[in-house]
Amino acid sequence: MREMLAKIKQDAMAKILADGADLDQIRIQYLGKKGELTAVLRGMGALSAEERPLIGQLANEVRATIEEAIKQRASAKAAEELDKKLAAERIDVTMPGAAPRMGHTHPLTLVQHDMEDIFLGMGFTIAEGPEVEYDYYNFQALNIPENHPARDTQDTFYITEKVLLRSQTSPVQVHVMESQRPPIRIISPGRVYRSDAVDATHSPLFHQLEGLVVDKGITMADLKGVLAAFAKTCFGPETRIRFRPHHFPFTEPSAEVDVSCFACGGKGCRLCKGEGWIEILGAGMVHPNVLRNCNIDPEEYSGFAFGFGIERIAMLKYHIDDMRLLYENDVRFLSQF
Ligand code: 2U9
Repeated sequence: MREMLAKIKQDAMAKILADGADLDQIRIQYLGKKGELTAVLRGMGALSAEERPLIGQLANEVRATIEEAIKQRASAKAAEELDKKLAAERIDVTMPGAAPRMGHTHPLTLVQHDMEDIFLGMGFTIAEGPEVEYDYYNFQALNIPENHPARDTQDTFYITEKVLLRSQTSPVQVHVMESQRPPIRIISPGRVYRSDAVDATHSPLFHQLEGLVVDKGITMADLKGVLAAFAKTCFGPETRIRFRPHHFPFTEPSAEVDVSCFACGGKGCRLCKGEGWIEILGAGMVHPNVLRNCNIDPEEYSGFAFGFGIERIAMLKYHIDDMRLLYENDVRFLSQF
């Protein structure tokens, strides 16, 4: 029996220390109810009274040795597995992170801000107003009565007979004139809507920046001075401006205003189509009817107004030949600005 116990101990120890040892299986094989050691103990009845306690003690020692060895191996295995897991899951905190892609200002907004800055520098303040307007503020107050032909040139989105999407930012200026006394010196940038088909130079939603100055003794010379200063800051110090007579219902006299071509300096090139001049805005002296509609006495006060299409300025400045690029949100296009 001693030999059997010694063999059990030797075999069990070898199995416990072997690579890939299944410790639960080994426990069952040697120490379980039907295990090898239990089987030996069962045979102890055949032993003499002197031998029984000695073999019993020996068997207990073998059991304790195997149990201890299993315990040791189990904890060694657990430590090994933890080490492996930690090594596999190790994070190198010094690795460069995944940088988020930074957005930036849209070219239209960029140009709008540049234009605003120029006028803020000349003492203008920014006025804003609703994009849904009454027919009165969008047309009638601006000397465009019902059935006036000027309404045909601005295909307007009507919501009801009297409510529409503003086709120009001029109603903002009417609101300001109704609620403030001169001197008034404002610009009104913002979205406007016209029922135009989309093409390279038209969109049913576009942006305007209009300006209005009303005070005592304002003349066309003030208008020219302001626009000349704007043109030099926006397009370069050599830029000159030119007024061509025009007609707007809300200004009298009215003009379309050109800048000398900032690409060729006025000699004529592809950008100015050989003209030497590029049209950038409309302007004029505020019509006395418009002042009167806003309870400002045209005998006492006079004013000038002007209007830019912001898309047009952006397209000229950045050599963009198709307006649709400004609205398509293609990052390959937008990332260039
Ligand atoms: C008030 C009185 C007068 C604003 C003006 C223009 C001339 C003009 C165009 C530029 C390009 C419209 O977007 S566009 O097609 N605008 O030519 N706008 S004078 O005149 C005003 C505004 C408000 C109370």
